Amino acid sequence: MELPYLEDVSPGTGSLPPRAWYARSDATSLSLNGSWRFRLSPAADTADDSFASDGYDAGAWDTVAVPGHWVLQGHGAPIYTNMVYPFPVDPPRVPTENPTGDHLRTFDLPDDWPTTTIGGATLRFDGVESCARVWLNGTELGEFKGSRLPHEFTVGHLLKPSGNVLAVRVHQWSSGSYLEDQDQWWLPGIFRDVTLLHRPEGCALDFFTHASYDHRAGTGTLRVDSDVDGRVTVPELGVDVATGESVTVDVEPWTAETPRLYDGVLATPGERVPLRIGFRTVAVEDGVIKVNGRRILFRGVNRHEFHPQTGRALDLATMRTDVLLMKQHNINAVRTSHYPPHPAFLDLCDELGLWVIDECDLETHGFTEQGWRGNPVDDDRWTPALLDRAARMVERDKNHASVIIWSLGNECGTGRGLTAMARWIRARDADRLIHYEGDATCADTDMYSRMYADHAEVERIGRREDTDGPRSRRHLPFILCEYGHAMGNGPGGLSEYQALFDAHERNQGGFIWEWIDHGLAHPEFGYAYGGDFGEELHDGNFVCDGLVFPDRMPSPGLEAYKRVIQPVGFAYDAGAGTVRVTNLHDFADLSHLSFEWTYISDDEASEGGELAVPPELGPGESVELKLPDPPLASRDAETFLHLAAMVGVTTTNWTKLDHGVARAEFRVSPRPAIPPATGERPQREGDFITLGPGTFDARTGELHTLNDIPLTSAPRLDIWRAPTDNDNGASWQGGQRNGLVWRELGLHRMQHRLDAVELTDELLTVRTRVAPAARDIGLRTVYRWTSDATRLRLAVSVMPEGEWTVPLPRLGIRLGLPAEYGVAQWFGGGPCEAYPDTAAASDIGTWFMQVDRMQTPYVRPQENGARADVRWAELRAGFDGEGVRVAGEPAFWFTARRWTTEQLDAATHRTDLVPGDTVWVHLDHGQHGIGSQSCGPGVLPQHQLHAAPAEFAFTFARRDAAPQVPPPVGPPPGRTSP
Ligand code: IPT
Repeated sequence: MELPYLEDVSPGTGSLPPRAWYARSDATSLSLNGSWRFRLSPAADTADDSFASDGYDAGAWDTVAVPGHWVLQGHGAPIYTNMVYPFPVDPPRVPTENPTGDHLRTFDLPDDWPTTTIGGATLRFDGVESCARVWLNGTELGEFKGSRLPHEFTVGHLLKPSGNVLAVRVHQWSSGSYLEDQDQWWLPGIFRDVTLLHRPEGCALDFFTHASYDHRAGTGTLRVDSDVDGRVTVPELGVDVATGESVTVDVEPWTAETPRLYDGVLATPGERVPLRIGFRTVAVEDGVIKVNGRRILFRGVNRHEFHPQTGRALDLATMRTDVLLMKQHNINAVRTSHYPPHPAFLDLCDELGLWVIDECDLETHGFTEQGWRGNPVDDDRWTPALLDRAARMVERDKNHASVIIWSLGNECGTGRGLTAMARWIRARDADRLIHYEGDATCADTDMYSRMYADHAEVERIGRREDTDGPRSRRHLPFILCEYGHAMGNGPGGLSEYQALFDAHERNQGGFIWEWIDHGLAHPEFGYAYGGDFGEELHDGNFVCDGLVFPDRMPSPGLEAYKRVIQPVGFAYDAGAGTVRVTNLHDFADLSHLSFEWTYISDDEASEGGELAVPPELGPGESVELKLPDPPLASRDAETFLHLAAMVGVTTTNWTKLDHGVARAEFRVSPRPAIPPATGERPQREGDFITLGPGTFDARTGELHTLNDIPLTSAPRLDIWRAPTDNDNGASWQGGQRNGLVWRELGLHRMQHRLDAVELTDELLTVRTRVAPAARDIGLRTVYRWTSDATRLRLAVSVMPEGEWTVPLPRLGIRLGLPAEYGVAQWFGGGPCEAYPDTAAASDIGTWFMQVDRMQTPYVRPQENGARADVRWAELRAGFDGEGVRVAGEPAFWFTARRWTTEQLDAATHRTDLVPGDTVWVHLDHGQHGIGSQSCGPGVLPQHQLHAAPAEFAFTFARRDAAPQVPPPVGPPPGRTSP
C-alpha cells in the first residue's frame, strides 16, 4: 500500500535545501503573520484540496492567529503526554482521527516590492506542527514535516501584484509525530512566522561564518564561506576580504560572560546581509571542554518554548524576557530542549551571552514502552528524515557564536540513524562539539552526559571512576544535561551538586530541568495541566516542572539556584575579621561589580559600607580583605554580617545598576537567651484553667485564648504536610516514595489521645499520644506550659514509639488565629520560602509580609511557604495592629496560611484554595528536605527528618499596636525582586 505524504517516512517534497537563517538584509520581505481563515476537519481528508484552488470562497470560515496553535484558539484541545504516544504505535501510520486545519491567507505585494525582479521570491515557514502541505495561487508547492525547523519554497514565478492566495493544510499527526515525542503539550498549528522573502538576482544563498579565537596570540581568524561570491567587511576591525578568504586580526573574544560581537556585512552582488560575529574556539582538551583555552562551567537550564496563552508561539519580547531573567539569575547556559528554538532566541543568546546546546527536533521516547522495538532511529528507512532534521538545524543555526554544541536529540535510545546524523554534522561543522545523552557508550559524542544521576554517581564520574561504560568514555568531559527536577516545591540538593562540579574538573556543570512550568491559562483552573482538557491518556502535572511559573514569575527554586551558582564566593574568618572573596567567573574580571558589607542585628540596627574588592581580580583568583569591626549593638543583639556583590560602576546589557549578583551571610554574635517565663501559678476556675495571659480548657488542656485573642484552633502537635511532587516521587525512581508511604501509614489523619492534664506549682502539663489509626507507631507528646504573667511558654517534648521506617514530613505545632491576624513580621530567614535543602537564598533579616504573600503559588498546590531559621515571628491585625509574638527555642520554621494543610493537600489547582476564617500558623522544629525525586534522587541523608526524641519551646507574648510606619515589603538591597 502506498502511504499518503503525511504517513510516509520521507521528510517531504518540494522545499529548498536548508540554509542559514537571518532576520534582516537589504532585500525586501513581507510578513504573512496575522489573521488567517481557518477550517478544522476531524480527519485528514487528503483527497479534497478544492480550498486551495483559485476563487475558493472561505468567507464562512472562522479565523485564527498565525503564528498560533488552533487548539489554543477554540478549536479542539491540547493533549499532554510525557513519553507515551497518544495514538497506537504502528509507525509510520497515524490515526484516522487526525485533526486537520486548513489555513487560507490572501495578500497583495507591497507597493515597494521590486516588480522588475518579481521572479525571485522565497516563502519561508519557521515552524508548523506537524505536517503541512502548501499551495500558492492554486499551485501546489510541496509538503513537509519537522515541526520546529524551517522550510522554504521558491514562489517568485507564482506571485501576482495583488490577490495572492496562500493555502496551507496542517495535519496534527504524521509520521513526523513519531520523531517528536518530547515531554510537552501536543500543539498543532502554524506556530512560527510565515514570511515572503524577495530574492534579488545575485542574492546571498547560504553562508557559513567561521570565527575562531587563538587565546595565545589574542587574535581572531575570520572566514565566511558563501554559495554566492562576495565581500565581507567588518569596519571595526578594518576587515575587507573576499568570501572564502581567511583573515587574522587582533580581537576581543566572545564568551557567554563577555559577549563581544563585531558587526559586519556580507555583500553579494544582489544583497547585503548584516553579520554579528563572535570569535571563539571550542574544543575538548585533556578531557575537558574548553572555550578559548579555558575550562567552562555550565550553570544551565533546559528551556522549552512556552507561553501560558500562546503555547509554543512566542513573541520577541517573551524570548528576551527569558534571556534577561536567566542572566539576572546567574544562569550562563541553555539547552534548547528538545528542538531548535525560534531562531531569534539564538540572536539574543549571541547578544546577551549564553552558552547554547542546540538540540535537534528529535525524540522517540514512546518506543521505550515497546522495548524500543521499531525505533525509527535504528531503522534505515527513517534515516533520510533524521538527516534532514540534522541538516535543517545545523544549516539554520551555524552562524551563532552562542551555539557551541549540537545535540542529536533527546531520549531516542540508540541506533544507526543517530550515528549517521553525528557523522554528517561532524563533516559539515568540525568546529563544534556533539552531545547526545541516550548512548552510554558515547560512540558518537564528544562528552559523557547523564540525566538525574545522583550525587554519589556524579562524584564517581568526577573522579573518572565510572566503570559501567567503555574505558574510552572516562577520557571525556562530563555534563548533567538534566538535573534538579524543578517540579513543584524544589529542587533540593543543588548546593551539593555544585560542590561536585567545583571539586572535579571533569564535572562541567549541568542544566536544571526545566526553565518554565507549561501550565496553560484556564478560566476554571487558573493554570491547566495534563488531564484538564479531558485527555484519556495524560501525565498530569508532570508538565509543570519549571524554575519560573507559567507567567514567568521566578519561583523560590530559581532564587536558590541563583545563589548556588553565583559567580563570586565569600569566606569569612571571624577570628581575623577578614573575608576572602573569590572570582568564580570563567572569563570575566570583577570590574562590573561593586561590593558591600552590612552588619544587621535583631534590634534593627544596621551599619554598612563599601568593600574594596580589586576590580581586576581575574577568574579563579581570590583576595583577602579586612572588615570593619561589628557595631556595638552586636554585644546584646544577635548580629549578622552580610556581603553582597552588585552590578555597579557600569551597567551591563542584561540588567540595571545595583542588581544583586552574589550574597553571603555569616553570624558574628550569638543570639541572647530568652528570659525564662516562669513564676505564675496555673489556676483552675470552673471549666477553665488560667495561666498568665492564657486560658485553657480544663478538661482537654487546650489553649483557648491568648492575650484575649480567641484561638480558632489550639496549638497541638502536627507532623503532616501536603506532599510535594518530590515527596510523591516518580514510579521509575529508586528509593522509597515518602509521600505515598506517609499517606499509607495515615500520617495525614493522626489521632491525639489525651492522657493527663496536670497542674503543679508553676506548670500546666498536658500528656498525650499522637498516632495514626491501624498502626502501633506513635509519638508520645507532652506539652508543658509556664508563664511570668505577661508571657506564656510552651515546651514540647516528643518521644517516638514503635518502629518508624519513614522520615517525618514535619515536626512542630499548629494553631489557628482569627482571620484578621493577616500580617506577619519575623526575624529569620527570608524573604522567600526555604526547606532544609533549598535554603541557599534564605537571608536572615527582619521581614514583613502579608500572609497572603507568603504563599508560593505552585500550579498543583502542595507544601510551600516555610521560612527558615526564624528566631521570632509576629502575626498582627493589619500593618501596625496588635497581635501575637512568638519566640522559638531553638529557631524554627515559620509558615502561615489561610487554609489548612488538609485543604492544601486536597487542592488540585490554585483556584481550589479559598481563604477561610482562620490564619493557620505552623511553628516547626523540623522539616523534611525536598530532594528531587519527582525525577531524580531523593533527600540527602543530612536533610532528612527522622522520628527521634525532640524538645523545643515557644514563648508567646502580646504584640502591641505599632504606631510607626512599617519597613517596606520586599527583598533586601542587592537582590532581584520577582
Ligand atoms: C527526561 C526528559 O528528557 C525530559 O524531556 C523530561 O521528560 C524530564 O525527563 C522529566 O520532566 S526523561 C526521564 C524519564 C528521565
